Amino acid sequence: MEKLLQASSIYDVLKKAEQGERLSFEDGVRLFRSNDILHIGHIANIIRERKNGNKAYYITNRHINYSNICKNRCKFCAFSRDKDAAGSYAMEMEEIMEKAVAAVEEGATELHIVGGLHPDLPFDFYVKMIGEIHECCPDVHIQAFTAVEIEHLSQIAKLPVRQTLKILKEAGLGSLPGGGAEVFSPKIREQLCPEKLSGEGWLQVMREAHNLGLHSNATMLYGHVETPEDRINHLLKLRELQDETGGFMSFIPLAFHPKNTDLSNRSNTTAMLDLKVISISRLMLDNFDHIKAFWIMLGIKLSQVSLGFGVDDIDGTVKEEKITHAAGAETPEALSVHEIIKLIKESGREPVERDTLYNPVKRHQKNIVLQKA
Ligand code: V47
Ligand code: SF4
Repeated sequence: MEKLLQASSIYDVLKKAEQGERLSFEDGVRLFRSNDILHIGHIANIIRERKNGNKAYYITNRHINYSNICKNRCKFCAFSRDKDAAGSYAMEMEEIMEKAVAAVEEGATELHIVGGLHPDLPFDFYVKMIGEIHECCPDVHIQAFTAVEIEHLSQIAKLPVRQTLKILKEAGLGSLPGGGAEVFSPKIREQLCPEKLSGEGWLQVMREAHNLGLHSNATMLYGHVETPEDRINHLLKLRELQDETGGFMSFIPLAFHPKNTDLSNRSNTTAMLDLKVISISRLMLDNFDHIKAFWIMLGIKLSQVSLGFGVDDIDGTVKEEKITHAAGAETPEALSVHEIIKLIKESGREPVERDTLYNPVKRHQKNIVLQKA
């Protein structure tokens, strides 16, 4: 392998990564310009095994997309609707509670709750939603509201972001998901989501959350109009903030799905690009413990393969995801625990059920109803 590796035009960059040296902007761009995916993946796999051994994590969770009404209407989003448009919805509290309780009864340890930026719902609604779920299901981890939603909530509450986060944390918010990051480049944001919180704004909300002891994830939406340089700049901004706060748990590359969006003339991402983004992220983000493949977006088959290219986590049961399916995802709405374990075992990894904070979950036979799905 070493001889083959030496013949690679990116040998110097891969050697640096293997020796634990930090990769630079130029290194990252060179990796993206190379098509030597087997060698990039090989080193990403070495780093992944150094950090997580042979373990492959999954979680029993459920997504609740409480409303698709959104005042931003990003060009890459097929999920959002104007308030009075056909297909718009906002769940009543009762429906949200029913979904939460059913998920917990079926063994979910995490609820992933995100939605659009609703123009009229008051701040109280969000605090009540978190508070009521927490009161009725105190053991479930509530991972809710992207940094973009938090900024919106702080505006409607007329409170600083820190105070907004504090109130939500006191109500029962456990952590923040990584959505809304897209690509931090101001030029790309101007083109695709001009109404959205800026990249610096996203990072600032995460900084405030981490400083309050709320962990979060981070994402990058790729495969639209961004360049390799945009991707590496994005990863370096995340690495910088992680050096400062240590509050990110995992990084999740999100493969763009074009159907029903304003960019519907673009193609879906290819397996080469998907594997490059995954393995290069593993190499660039030396201070992130986990790289997660969101199988809903990546596809089940490639998610399994990604476990040998730097990924150590394939998310979870998910159950009812609306954002990617609105944009034409052909993956199912849920996977059973049984299917997830099979995928992991077949790739030669050891499946470990985790909670949101990556603690292993120990189960008694009776509360694993989701396995039968
Ligand atoms: O913020 C929107 C992206 C995100 C499309 O933190 C699209 O564990 C692809 O962030 N094609 C929401 N992506 C999903 C998300 C997420 C998912 C799973 C786990 C976690 C986590 C976070 O989806 C949005 C946006 O970046 N998105 N439209 C689309 N057409
Ligand atoms: Fe709204 Fe989020 Fe969709 Fe943008 S990606 S339109 S902020 S729901």
